[in-house]
Amino acid sequence: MFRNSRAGIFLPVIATFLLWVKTYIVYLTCFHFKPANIIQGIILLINPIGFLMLLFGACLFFKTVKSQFRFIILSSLFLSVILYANIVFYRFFNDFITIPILFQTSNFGELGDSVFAEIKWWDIIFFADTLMLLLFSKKSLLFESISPLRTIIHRRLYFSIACIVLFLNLIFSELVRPQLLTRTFDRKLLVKNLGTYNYQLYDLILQSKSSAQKAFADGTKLIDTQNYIRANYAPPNKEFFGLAKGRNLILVSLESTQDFVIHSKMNGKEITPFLNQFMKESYYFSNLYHQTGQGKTSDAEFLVENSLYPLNRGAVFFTHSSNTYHSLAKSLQDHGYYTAAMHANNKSFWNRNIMYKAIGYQKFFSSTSYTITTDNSVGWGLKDIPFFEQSIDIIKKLSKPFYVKMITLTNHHPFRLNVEDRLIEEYDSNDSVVNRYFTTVRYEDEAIKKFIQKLKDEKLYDKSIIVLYGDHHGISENHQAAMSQYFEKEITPYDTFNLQKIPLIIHIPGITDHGRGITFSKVVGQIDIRPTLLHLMGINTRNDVQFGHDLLSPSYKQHVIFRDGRFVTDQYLWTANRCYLRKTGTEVDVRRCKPFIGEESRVFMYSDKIIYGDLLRFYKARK
Ligand code: GP9
Ligand code: MN
Repeated sequence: MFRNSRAGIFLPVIATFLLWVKTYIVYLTCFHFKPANIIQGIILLINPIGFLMLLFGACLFFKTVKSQFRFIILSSLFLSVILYANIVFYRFFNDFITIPILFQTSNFGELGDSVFAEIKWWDIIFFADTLMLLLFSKKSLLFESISPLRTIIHRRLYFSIACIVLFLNLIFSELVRPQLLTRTFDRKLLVKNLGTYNYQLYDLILQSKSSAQKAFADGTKLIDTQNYIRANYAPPNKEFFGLAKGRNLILVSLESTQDFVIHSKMNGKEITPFLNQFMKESYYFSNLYHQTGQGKTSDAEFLVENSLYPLNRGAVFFTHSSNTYHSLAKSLQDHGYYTAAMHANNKSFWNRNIMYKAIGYQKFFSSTSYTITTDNSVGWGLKDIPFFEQSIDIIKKLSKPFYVKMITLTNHHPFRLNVEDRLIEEYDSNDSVVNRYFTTVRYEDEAIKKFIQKLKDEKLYDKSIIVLYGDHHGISENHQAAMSQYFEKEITPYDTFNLQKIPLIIHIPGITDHGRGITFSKVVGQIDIRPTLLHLMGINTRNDVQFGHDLLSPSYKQHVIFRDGRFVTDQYLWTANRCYLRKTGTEVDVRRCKPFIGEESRVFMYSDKIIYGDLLRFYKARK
């Protein structure tokens, strides 16, 4: 039936066109993608084209129409199966397939039925284009033989167009969502921007990379790390150990909350009036630095839960979500706690729905557990006040003692707030982002005030330990001018470094209140939160694989390292290859910082090895 001639670019063009149209219809009707603006609309429209053209274009190197058709039909079938699998998965999970999910075979039993129920007979329509290609192949006599020269010209033209479309797609995506690939945000964002096929390829690359590193790891690799950790162990302070034993732990991640807003005023008004009072009744760490990388909120969660460093690129929540971890949640669960995470955002953001299983939360209350309307949302979603209000109703029903980790959202870039929620006026610089930041922080402060009151009303307050921490900076270095205006001084690298301070407030009713609060000014990091809390809760961490140290320990060494190698000690601060006196900001000879340089690479080497090799799966507690 096939003539021994090439079909030319006509065949891959037709195949691309059919699958492109189908994919776009699926985007709109099955994944319910709604582009928010013209650029997003263009990205959504074009994102399948580059990949499809390149893949189907491979048929141009086949010698006969028969083999070209065979390749095209098999590829089309393969991609249609991937697309359809995602459609079915999406119907049930509202999410996209990742390769680690395919390996989570233990879930298949329970999920099998539910997923099967999502398959409809009329889904055959999703294979219509492949069927058309099949029918078409029977009519392939229509194709004329094309001269080799024309073939080469067509081929070059074809691949140039494919590359241009792919390139435009990436450029537009980078404009709309900077660092899309390195930060690997939400899967929905990845699919919306990269397209479903490029996304699947990207996921495959991530997976093979981490699988290779994991495959070559063995238990002996953990021994030197354990020795290092043991040698640097900071034993708990007897005065504080067990002060919050048996209490519920309520841990709140404060979105983009920097420490500079604490005890500060903007146009004469306090920015955090409630927190300013609350910390007097708490243990407050005034020199605590965030240590997050590109994974931002999720990196902060990772640091707090595991006391391991996040990775220097990408979000460990995405890249190593199938690892074994010995988290705060798991330790508490071993001591009889019910553990849950609460965050009114899409569950797959930062891959939380997958990573939270590895961390060991027994339940994740995500956006679907909350009533979210246009009236109670702003910016990224549910406003903090209704978030806490609705969360209380969930929390009071949890079995006790419990550990809940809550993540606020309103104080997120670009810091939008409805007029009625503005408790202070905006700042008056030329930078609207900085101007709004103060108002959203003020709103967040109000939300916490109301939350604490609710805990009291529900009689949960006295039996709990309440911990608040800022996740990372909110105002980046791109806003230096407005920040100089606010601080009435030029912002130097030393100041930028210190703007990475975030608040940490540990409130233990009956212990830290009634004038017994303490402000600690030692230099500490987010990595230290896990051991500190476990010791306060009377749980020993002597055998744990963790890089942080109990902040309340008398042998705590003040040396905080940032993921990019900057560091700060009690005396010195190292940034932009310059050494400063920490307290005054006076620049000093780099030799003063030299003795500390290098420690960070050793620590990162140990910490990264654990993550890349998934070494905690070999962990055995040493007596
Ligand atoms: C989204 C929230 C914000 O769920 O955690 O993430 P961020 O952009 O701050 O990392
Ligand atoms: Mn954040």
